[in-house]
Amino acid sequence: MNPIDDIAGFIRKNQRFALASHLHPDGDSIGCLLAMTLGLQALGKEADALGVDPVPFAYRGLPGVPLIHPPGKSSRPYDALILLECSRPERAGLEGLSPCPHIVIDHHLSCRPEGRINWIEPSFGATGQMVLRLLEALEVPICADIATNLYAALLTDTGSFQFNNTNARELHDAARLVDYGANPGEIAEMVFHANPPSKVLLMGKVLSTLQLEAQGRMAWVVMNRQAMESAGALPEDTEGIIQHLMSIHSVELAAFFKEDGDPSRFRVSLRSKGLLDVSSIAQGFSGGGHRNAAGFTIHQRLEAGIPEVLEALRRFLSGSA
Ligand SMILES: [Mn+2]
Repeated sequence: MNPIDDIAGFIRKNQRFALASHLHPDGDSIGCLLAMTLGLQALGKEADALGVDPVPFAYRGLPGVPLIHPPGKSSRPYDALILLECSRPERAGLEGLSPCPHIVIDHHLSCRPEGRINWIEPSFGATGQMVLRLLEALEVPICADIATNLYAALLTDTGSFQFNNTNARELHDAARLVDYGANPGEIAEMVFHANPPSKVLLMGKVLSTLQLEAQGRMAWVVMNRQAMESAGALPEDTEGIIQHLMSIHSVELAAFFKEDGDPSRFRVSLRSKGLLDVSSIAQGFSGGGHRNAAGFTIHQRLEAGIPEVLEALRRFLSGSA
């Protein structure tokens, strides 16, 4: 049986569900969690949307956010835990949840999905598209609230339909969600005009440290604690800054050096374009990541540790010229 029919069959036969998505939630994880919860409730099922981390500011206006609550002691066992956008309960911070079957719905490749039913489909731009298909298979009427959550999932996971995971199916699903009642202008405004002033202030301070080298192929910036404190910023406010380095036409490799509170160490984030594999550099410094996005921690003071990393980056870049 294909997994979508398997999951739909399980849901029809059971009544009480816990739902969860990964820690450090993003638009896809929150959108899926809410759409699936609203969809199950529309079928007359009990659906508990469990969230360990708070909903990020940008997603607090999505329909149904107040339904998300931290896991508590459940009086009765669940028929299943539905994991969305992750494949293991630890990724959702739920390793202690009372044992019940797991259903996994995810578009990330995973080496060890542990669900009783695992539906993993990396060809989808967003897990939200899988939830859309499941709800349609369950004949849930897709209302504007469900469509809004799924559109937000698709919009954010495709980088506003700019990433190379955007194919005809993603655009077609977006159009279908608009037909179901999602409002693209309102959702884009909610999700992308949600920065606190501290984040933009910090961005200005960090970008003013920009250095370019290797004929503009490499760019790097530094953030020390004073920059974060004087902007009144939080660690999460550094998100997205490195994208501005990558927006420079000539840049193939970008590095962001971040002091995160403890002055005896700092974090290095790397980004690259095309086939340039920065995960190999990160592994050399006991870190990890993917080909075009990787990171690691250096256990030295910021000023003392940067030169060694820069030297490794320059060697790497000249070897791949
Ligand atoms: Mn996703």
